[in-house]
Amino acid sequence: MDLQMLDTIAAPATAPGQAGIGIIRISGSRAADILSRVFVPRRPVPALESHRLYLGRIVRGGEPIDECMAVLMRAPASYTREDVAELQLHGSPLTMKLALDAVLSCGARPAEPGEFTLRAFLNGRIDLSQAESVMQLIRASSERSAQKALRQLEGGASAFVSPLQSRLTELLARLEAAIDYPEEVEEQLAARELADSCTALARDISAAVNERALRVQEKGLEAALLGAPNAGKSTLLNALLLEDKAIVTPTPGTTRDVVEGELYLDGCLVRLYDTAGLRDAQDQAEQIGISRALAAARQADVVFWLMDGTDPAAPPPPDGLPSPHILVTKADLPQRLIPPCGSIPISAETGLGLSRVRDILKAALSSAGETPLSSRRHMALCKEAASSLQEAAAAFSSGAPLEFGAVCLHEAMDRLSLITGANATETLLDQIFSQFCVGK
Ligand SMILES: Nc1nc2c(ncn2[C@@H]2O[C@H](COP(=O)(O)OP(=O)(O)OP(=O)(O)O)[C@@H](O)[C@H]2O)c(=O)[nH]1
Ligand SMILES: [Mg+2]
Repeated sequence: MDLQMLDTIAAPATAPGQAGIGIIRISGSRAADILSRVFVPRRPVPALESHRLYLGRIVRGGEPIDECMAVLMRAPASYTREDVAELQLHGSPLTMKLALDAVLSCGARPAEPGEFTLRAFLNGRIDLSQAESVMQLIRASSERSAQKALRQLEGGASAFVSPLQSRLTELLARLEAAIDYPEEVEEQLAARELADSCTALARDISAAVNERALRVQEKGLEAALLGAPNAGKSTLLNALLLEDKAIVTPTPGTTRDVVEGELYLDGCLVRLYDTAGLRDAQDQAEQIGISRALAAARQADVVFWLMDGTDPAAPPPPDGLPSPHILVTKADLPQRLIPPCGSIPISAETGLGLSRVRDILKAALSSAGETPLSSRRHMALCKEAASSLQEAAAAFSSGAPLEFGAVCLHEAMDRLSLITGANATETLLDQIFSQFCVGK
């Protein structure tokens, strides 16, 4: 990725495909010049004013391509802090391609993924954690994770990291004083105090490292529906999703593949997995389905075991299933099963018990907890910072020269700075921004 930023870049800022409008974004020192060559305003003006929307036509070599709106945003009041021009066309893949070609033929270069946001970062408009939250906002799977990304965009991760950095700076200052003025600071006392402070700081950082919370925020809570064939798993999936997602028939062994559905509860995403009924299957496809069902149960946050209430011999959950919630199904029909202790009667027909199923999912969502860190990278860096701090604490307690601990403290500081990108290398920036989509 070119960090020189001398050239002007362009890319569609809207997703590919047909849409009402499609936007082409241009950023760089030549943005205004390129715009003046491809855009002809309907009413002639001497020059386009900044931050004003104009109606006109986009042209290539004098030939009109489409009617469009154009806006020029002069630096620094733009997304990248460079001159930015945006063309709003009709969102057809063909006009978008022709318009982009026109822009490129005037001297812009196609933007790399994330390059607009990279420029915003390099020009100091946002820090690295904010840049990453732009990506998370685009990819957010639920209202809640979008809100989280937005909070971070407004400084969330930095707001978490900055006070930690200050505490660490203060520790380093105390340490320097103890090293430089041994006659004034009693070394053993200083070492003990430093060890305690390091332990406390490591503990506060570790508390934010909640990988499960992050996974649930990013990908949603996973819940698997298991049970014998015909227990009513697919029917329950459809009832919870309020759609006809999985095939339901009275024949046992209907579902083979894992059928996945998405459900939103309190703005959070829950992924429901309907699975093949467990039994001694002879059929190869069914056997594979059953092993997939067990795999889904192993990785799920919540497992429901369904028992057909009309079947006195409905099997209980097999050993090894991670603490399933037992649902006794078909409560609208005469019951012939003795319900196991703690089981919940449900009926997809009348809706009985479905709110209790939703409550179990909501409880699992809230027990997954929260974390102020909204990316894996931040979490890994915090983990490393915490372990450097623990090493520092151990060095200070062991009576080793204070310099030993100093090395660990500096390491911890480095890790935290990488979250906001104060000391980011080109490789790291490449790694992060290449995960973006083109045009952002
Ligand atoms: N009356 C009534 N019938 C139900 C209910 N739930 C499921 N059924 C019926 O039970 C039969 C089996 O339902 P499915 O949802 O296909 O069962 P399954 O557990 O997915 O079965 P497999 O995919 O074969 O493992 C179908 O005929 C459903 O209509 C219910 O709550 N009430
Ligand atoms: Mg089924």
